[in-house]
Amino acid sequence: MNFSDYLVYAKSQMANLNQFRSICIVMGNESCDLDSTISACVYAYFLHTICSNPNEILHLPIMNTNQNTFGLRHEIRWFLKDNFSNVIFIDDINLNELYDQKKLEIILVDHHYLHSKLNEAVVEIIDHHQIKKDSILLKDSSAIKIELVGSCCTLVAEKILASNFKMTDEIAYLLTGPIIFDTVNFSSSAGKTTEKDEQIYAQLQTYRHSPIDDSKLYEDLRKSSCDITGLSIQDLLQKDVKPIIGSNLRLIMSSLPMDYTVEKLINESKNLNDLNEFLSKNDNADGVIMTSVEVKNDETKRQLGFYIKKYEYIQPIYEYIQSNKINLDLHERAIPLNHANIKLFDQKNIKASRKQILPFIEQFVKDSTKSNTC
Ligand SMILES: [Mn+2]
Repeated sequence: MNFSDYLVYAKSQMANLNQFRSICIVMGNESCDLDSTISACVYAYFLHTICSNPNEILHLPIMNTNQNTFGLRHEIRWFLKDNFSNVIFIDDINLNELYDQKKLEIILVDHHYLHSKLNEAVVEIIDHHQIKKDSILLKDSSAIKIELVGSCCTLVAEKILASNFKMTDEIAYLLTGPIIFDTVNFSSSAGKTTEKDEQIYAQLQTYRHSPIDDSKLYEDLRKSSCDITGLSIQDLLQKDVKPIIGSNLRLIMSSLPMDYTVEKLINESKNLNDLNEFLSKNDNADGVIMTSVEVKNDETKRQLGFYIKKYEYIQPIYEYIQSNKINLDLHERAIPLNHANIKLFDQKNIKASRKQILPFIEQFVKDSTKSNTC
């Protein structure tokens, strides 16, 4: 069964879940970016292919987002082509029910923690994010692969290459896309590439027969991710989000599409309606922290901004993100909107992407819970 046939098969089995003894889902993080999507789909396909009893165990890739948000990801649509419409979303499956029936196993790719009891069903982790304290319940250390490489697909590829799975041109190509995209085509100024990303990339190359120019692949991915045709301000904010939930404070971290700066978004938000509506659509969050990255002639520029509704948190967040603790080297910029709860900064520490900033914001949200409950 090839990859496309597998996705069609997996989706068709959604109506037959009762027939399986065990449902093993492979799930990426909530941003559901190219890396998470391909890691989940390819790893689930790999597990299905090497599974000795596929009539009893069903492996399913699950997109950790909804269909509307996924539809905003033009680069995934471009990369997956016809397969784009054959993915399964988290709302399509009742994970709690499967968990209660003791049929659920979860493999996390591109993250290592779930904010629910489902964390107890995790049987394997492949991730490239810094480990959060006390987040891993999984006892079997051989089932945990966490390394801070450029792309989770590097680690998925490493696992597959070390198995007896017969690597194909198609799978090598699929794994190559996110590696190239996440490392900004191995750009040194972006600082994302590790030796392992390069090694695995070179190994994948040996399985590829079709003459594909990877600089072109990168440019095509980049072009489609920058393509914001038809996207509203709210869509731009929604395209790549990660919620940070505390008991007193709920924030959203939103990475804007490549080359669309925070400054531009603030300039185009003539009033606060779009931001407010975006927050209410995201479970009535209290604020959004926005990040953007612009790459021109191998020069990377980053911006960070925030809009916070809860007044008591504006000053603490304003001070926290500028503190030495995070070391973002922020330089505040003037904005046309005269509101104390919106801020814009140039971020001179260009090595810090959302992946690095997120744990600090999570810590802030956690600490704000403690200080309010004491
Ligand atoms: Mn990733």
